[in-house]
Amino acid sequence: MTTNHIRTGSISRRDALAGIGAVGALSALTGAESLVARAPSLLEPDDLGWNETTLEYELPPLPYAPEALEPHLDAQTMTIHHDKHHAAYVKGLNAALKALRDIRAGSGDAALISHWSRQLSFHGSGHVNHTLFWLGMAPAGKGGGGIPQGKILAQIERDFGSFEQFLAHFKAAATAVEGSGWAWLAWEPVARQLLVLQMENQQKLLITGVIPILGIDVWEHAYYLKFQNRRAEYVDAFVNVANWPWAAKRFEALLA
Ligand code: MN3
Repeated sequence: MTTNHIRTGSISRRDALAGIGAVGALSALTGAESLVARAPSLLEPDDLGWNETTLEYELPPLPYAPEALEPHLDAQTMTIHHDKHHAAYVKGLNAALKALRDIRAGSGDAALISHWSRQLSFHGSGHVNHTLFWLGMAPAGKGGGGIPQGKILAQIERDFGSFEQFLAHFKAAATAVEGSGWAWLAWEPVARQLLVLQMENQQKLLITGVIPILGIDVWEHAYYLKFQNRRAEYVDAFVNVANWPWAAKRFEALLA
C-alpha cells in the first residue's frame, strides 16, 4: 500500500481479478499472490491496502471527501466511521494474522487458536465490508441514488419482480437486522440469482460462496450521530447515495 490510494489498475487486471467478493478477498489473507489470482476478487490489493512487503493491511483513505455524501450522510459520522471504526478492523485483522503466524512458528499460544480464528473472521470481514461500503456509495446525482441500469436491473427484475420490490425487501431487511450488522444485495453464483441477505456482526448469516455486491452498514456507529435510533431513516438516506453504476460494473464482472 502506498500513500496514494489510486484505482488505476488496468482493465485487464480488474477483469482478471473479477469474480469473488469477500470470500475471495479473504483468500488474500495468506499473503500469497498466487492465491489472490486463483481466487479472484472485484477488489484489488490496493483497495484493501494490502502491503505484500509487511504482510499487513493498511487503511485505505475514503474514496471521496467525508462531506461528499451530505446531506444524506454527514461528514462527522463518515470521518469517525472510517478513521476510528474501520481503522480498528484493520488493526484487529493484522493482530490476528500476526498471532496466527506466531502460533505456526511455535512462539504463540496454540491454546488461543480459536480465539484468533474468530478475530480473523470478524476483523477480516469488517475490513472487506467497510471497503465495499465506501465504494458502494457516491454523491447523490453523481453516481449515487436513482435506479440501476443494464444487466443488474434485468437480473433484479427477474429475481425480485421489480426494482421497487427489491428495494422494499432490501430496506426492510436492513432495518430489521437484529443488533449490529449489514444488509447486502448478493450474488449466488451456482443458481445464478441475486439474494438479499442480512448479516449479523461482520460475518454471520452469510451463505458460503455467495458474493456481496452492494451493502449497508447498520451498526449504530454508522448512523447514530445523525439519526439516533431512527435506523429506517438512515436506510432511506443510504438509498439516495447507493452507487448503482459501481454495483452494475461489479455485477457484470461476476457474469464474465
Ligand atoms: Mn461500520
